[in-house]
Amino acid sequence: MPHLLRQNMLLPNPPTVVMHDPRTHLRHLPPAYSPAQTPLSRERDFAPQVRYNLESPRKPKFRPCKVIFVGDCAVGKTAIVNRFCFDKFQSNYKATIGVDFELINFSILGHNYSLEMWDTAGQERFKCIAGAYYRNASVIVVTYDMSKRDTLESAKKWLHSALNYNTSQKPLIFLVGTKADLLTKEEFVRMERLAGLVAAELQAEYWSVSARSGFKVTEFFQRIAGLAFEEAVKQELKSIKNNPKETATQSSVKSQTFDLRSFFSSRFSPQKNGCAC
Ligand SMILES: Nc1nc2c(ncn2[C@@H]2O[C@H](COP(=O)(O)OP(=O)(O)OP(=O)(O)O)[C@@H](O)[C@H]2O)c(=O)[nH]1
Ligand SMILES: [Mg+2]
Repeated sequence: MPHLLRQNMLLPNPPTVVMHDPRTHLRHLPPAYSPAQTPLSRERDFAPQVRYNLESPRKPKFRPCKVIFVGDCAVGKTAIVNRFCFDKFQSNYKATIGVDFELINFSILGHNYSLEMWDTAGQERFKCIAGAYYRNASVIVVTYDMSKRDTLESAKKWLHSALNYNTSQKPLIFLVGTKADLLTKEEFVRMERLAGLVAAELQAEYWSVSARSGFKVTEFFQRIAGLAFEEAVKQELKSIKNNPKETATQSSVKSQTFDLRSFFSSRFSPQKNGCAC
C-alpha cells in the first residue's frame, strides 16, 4: 500500500510528469525548406506582435486549421500524413476512397492548436465530391511525385481546382515533392530546380520529403502548424482591432469537425489495389 505509507509518513506527492512530444511542441517559428523558395515568412521566429499578444492573460482559443492535401493518385499524400501522425510507412498502395481525415494537436507558445488534415483522393472518379472538402481550407498542400515528372505538371490543375472553392480567404500554399528516396543525387537536384520554378509560379512554398525515410516530414508539418498559427493570431488581432468590444472572435469559435471516412466508404466501393486514374 504505497499511497498509505506516503500519507502516514507525510511524504510529498511525486511531481506529475507531463511527457511532451517534441514534434508537436513549438517555441519558435520553424524555418522554410529553402529561404530562397518561399513567398511566406523567412523570419526565424514568430512576429513580435504575435508573441506579445499571446502573453496577455486572456487565453484565446483557436479553431482547428483545415489543411487539404491534393495531387495525382499514388503520389504519396496518405503516406506523408501517416508518417507524421503514426510514424508508419506502408509500401503497398491502398487508394484513398473520397477523403481521409486526421486531427493532430500542437502546443505552440503554450497554446493549443490543431491541424485538421484532409487527405483527399487523387483518383478521377472521386473528383465530383471535391467541393465537400476543399471549402474553407486555410492551407493547401499540392503534392507531386519527384520520380514522375507528369505529376508536377498536374500541380497547377490541382491548385486551381482547390482555389476555386476558396475564393473568400487567402490560404497558405505549399508545393511538396514526395518519394525523394527514389532519386539519385543528380535527379534530385534537377527535379528540385524544375519544381522551384513551378512553386514560384504558384506562389507556393517548396518542400521535398520522403515518407519512406522520414526525410523532412516532421519539419514540414511543424512549418505548416507554425505559419498557420501565426496567421490565426494575426487574424484575431485584426478582429479585436475592428470590434474591440467583441470578445468571441471568429477564431475563438470552435469549428465543426466530422469524420467523412465512414460517410464516403459507405457510398463508394473500395478499390484497394492498383491506381485506376
Ligand atoms: N519509395 C517511396 N514510396 C512512397 C513514398 N510515399 C509513398 N510511397 C508509395 O507510393 C504509393 C502511393 O502512396 P499513397 O500515399 O497511397 O498515395 P496517395 O497520393 O495517397 O494516393 P491516392 O489516395 O490514390 O490519391 C504507395 O505504394 C506508397 O508506399 C516515399 O516517400 N517513398
Ligand atoms: Mg491517399
